[in-house]
Formats: sequence, structure tokens, C-alpha cells
Amino acid sequence: MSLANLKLAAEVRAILTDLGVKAETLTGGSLAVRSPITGETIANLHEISAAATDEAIAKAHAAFLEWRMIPAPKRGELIRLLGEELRTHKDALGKLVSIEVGKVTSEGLGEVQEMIDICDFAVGLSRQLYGLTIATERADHRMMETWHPLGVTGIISAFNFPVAVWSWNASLALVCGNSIVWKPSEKTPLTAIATQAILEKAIARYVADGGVVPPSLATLLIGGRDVGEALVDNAKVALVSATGSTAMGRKVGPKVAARFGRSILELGGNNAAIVGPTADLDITLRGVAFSAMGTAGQRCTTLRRLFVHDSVYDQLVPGLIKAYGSVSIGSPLQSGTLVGPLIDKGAFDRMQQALEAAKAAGGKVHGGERQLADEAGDAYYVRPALVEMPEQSGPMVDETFAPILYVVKYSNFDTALALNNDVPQGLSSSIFTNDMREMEAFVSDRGSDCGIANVNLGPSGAEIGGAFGGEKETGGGRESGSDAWKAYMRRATNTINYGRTLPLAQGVKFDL
Ligand code: UN1
Repeated sequence: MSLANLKLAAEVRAILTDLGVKAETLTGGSLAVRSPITGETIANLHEISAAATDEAIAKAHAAFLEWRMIPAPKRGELIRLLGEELRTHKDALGKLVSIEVGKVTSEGLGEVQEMIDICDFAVGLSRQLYGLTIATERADHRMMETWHPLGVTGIISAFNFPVAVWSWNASLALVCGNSIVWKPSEKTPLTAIATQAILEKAIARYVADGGVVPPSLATLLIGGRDVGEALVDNAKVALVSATGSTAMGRKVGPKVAARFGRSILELGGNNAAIVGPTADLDITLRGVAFSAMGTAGQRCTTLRRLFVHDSVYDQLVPGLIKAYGSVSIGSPLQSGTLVGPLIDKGAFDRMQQALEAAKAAGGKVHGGERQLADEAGDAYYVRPALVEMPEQSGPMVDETFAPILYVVKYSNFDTALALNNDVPQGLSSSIFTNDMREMEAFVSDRGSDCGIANVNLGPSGAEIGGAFGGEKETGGGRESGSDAWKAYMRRATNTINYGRTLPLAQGVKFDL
């Protein structure tokens, strides 16, 4: 079907009203929401003010004081129901992700699956918020570590994973006994409204089953930058978990730190892969293609830099250029499409600027041209670009949120490893090799300096079970699996004397 014939606004209305969202929510407001598939406006939402944000946070804090008293496994039951509701509404929410972000169908559904997975994880976690028992130096004493709910958790999410990243934070925060306040990207508020409606269904079932949920346990704030700022500055928000650009993190991090709040920052990535002489080139080609072109290059984990050993360069790179030339680009709703649109004109302009800068730095550009402009003038489809670079320089050391893969030839493994690390960002990385020494060196202390380091797969598409995040300008935060939950709780060390004397630590005497 041609892009012009899609009835996206009507589809969006149908999906949201089916989820219980009132029709008037979607019209008459100041925030115009567009679909990158056609560029058309699909809703006009009402925005909340900064003053109303502070009121909402005060209510969220009151909710926290009650929710923290509910036993953790019972809090987990709410997340179990959320996972069930997400399963029920997976197709609808996945489609909305496709319409609002431009993800191809399987990636839209994959995003919802990621939400379901983290709910399952968080349900198990609700019985595993373990603390240690620690050996003490004093007789008849016991020392232990306990974990307690922290407070209001503020979630600032980006357009590219508009709901999965919320779910990583929300499911953990709620299980940990916190209330949540969510400021989604202004580019993707509809998926947030849908998700909130799905959460409200879970809450209604929980309450019908006899559970207690304080009002304002989970608040959605649709608004602009002033709303985000109010959230960041409000001392009642104990933890701000923010996903977005490094420029955003540079503002948010110091502001939260200045009031001694906590933050989890998940910022830019400039992810690389190394292809060694022994690499399985079939797996490499597939792994590179998915992680560099998938999601139209708009994942934090997208592969942006590729270092190819000179002995396999001529076997791999022509095949990649061919894949770039033939990959199917178009409506993400159409089956068979692998690359959907960029989010907006700004993303397209930044991509073109980066390609010009790459040419100026001696790069040979394959692809990168605009597509389908005659069908939809306000939508920005591009052929992904592969750029052969003489060395790592120019725009290659910056993150451009678009499908550009810079390729550099290398001859020495240590040089490639140094290049992998020689950028300001440190999110994800990978190596394709069957050489055990290269593989182990890459994941060792002297290897990749990123939060994610993979072997024989690309840097994108992580599962929820591991901690997600990265170093340096990526911000240092960790979300999702492993022990990332600890950032959502406060830790106390308790020492208990069950004896009849008072021995002091370090042998100190204080005899009255
Ligand atoms: C992001 O791009 O912000 O690892 C998150 C991945 C996804 C999450 C990406 N599971 O690519």
C-alpha cells in the first residue's frame, strides 16, 4: 500500500480508545504528535505545566510512603499482572510503537516483548531483594545489610525505545517499593499513554483481587522541557533515571547531584565492532547488517564503527555494500521491510551533515540518499550509508543517530582494540573472531572499555537479564537485569548486639 493511503490517525485513535483512553485526550492540545511513517500529525495532546508537575510529584511522594509498606512479593504481583496485560495487548502496543517511532513490525513487537521479559524478571526479583549477613569482629553481634524502598523514581525516556526503557525502570522501581513519575519524549507520548492505560488495567485487576494501590503510584506527565526540568529539580524525586543524549545528561546529572539526588544516566553510544582474520564472515555480515541498519540506526546500541582486518576486508566489505544497496526500505507496517523511516527532518539533516563531514575527511560514501520523498514529503526515509574511512577521524568519533556505518581497515589487533576505546562514549562493543586469544583479550581488563562487550554478535539487541548501560560519556548508569535493582533502593547496614556486654569495634575502650 502506498504511504499516502495509510490511515494512521484513525488507527491510532482506534488502538488507544480500545485501551480505554478517552477520545478527547487525543485532540485540542498544544503538543502535535506525528508519525514518521508519513509525517502526518496523528494527535494533539494537552500538556501539563511545571507547577502541576510539582503537585503531581508531591502526590507521588505520598503514594511512595504507602506503597513501601506493602510486602515486596505483593508488589511483585502488580508487575505480574502488568506482564499479563502486556501479553494481551502486545499486538496493539507493538503496532503503536511502529506508527509512532517507525519501527518495523517485528521490532515494534520485540519492544513489547522486552517489556514482558522485564516484568517476569521483576516478579522473581520481588522475592530476591537480598542483603548480606556479614561477619562481625564482636562476640554476640550480628551485622547485616538490608535494602529499603528509596522514594519517588523519575523516569525520562527517549523516543527510540519509548516504552521498553520505561518498563525496565518502572517494573524494578515498583517492585522495590518506589512510586514512579514518567516524562516520555515529546516525540513519542502516545505509546506512553497506551502503556499507562495498560498499567491502569493491571492496577484495576490488582485492586479487584483485594490489593491496595495508593493513588498516584504511577504518574504520566505529558509535557515539554519545563516538565522534565521540574522533575529533575524536585528534591522529592529521589532517583532520576534519564535516557537520551549526552548533552541532556550533562544538564541532568549535575542538577540532580547538586541536590544530592541519585541518577541513572543512559546516554550516547558510539559502538564499534572488530572483525578479526578468523571471523565467521557469514555471521559477521548478518550481525553487522542487523546492528548497523536495524531500527534505521536509531538504537543507543547501534553499530556505528567497524574495524575490519586487512586479510578479510575484501571478502566482507563488498558483501556489506551489496546488502546496503539492496536492503528493503519503506513503510515499517509492510511485511518484508527491514529499514523504516528516521524519526524526523532533524535526524535526516544531521545524517547528511555527518556524511558531508565524512567525505571531507576522505571517506568514500555508499548509500545515504533520501528515499520515498515523492510519496511522503514530510517523512524521512534513507538508504543506510556505509562509509569507507581512511582512519578513525571526523564525524566518526561523534554519535550521529542515523544509519551510518564507518568502516576502517586495520592490520594489528591491539590497534583495533585501541580504536574501539578511543571515543568519548562507552556503551556497547563487539568482536567477530574465532581466535580464543582475541576473544578473551577483548572481554578482559585490557579489552573493550564499554558496559557491553559481545563476541560473535553485534553490539545491539541486548536481553533484559544483564545490566544495561555504559561508561564514560554514556553516563555510567545500569538498568534492567543483574543487580541493577540496587540503584532503586537504599542500603542500610545494621549491627545487632544480642549479648550482655558492649564490646566496641576496633578494640576501643570507653569504661565509665
Ligand atoms: C536503547 O537504544 O536505548 O540492546 C535501548 C538493545 C535494546 C535496548 C536498546 N535491548 O539494543
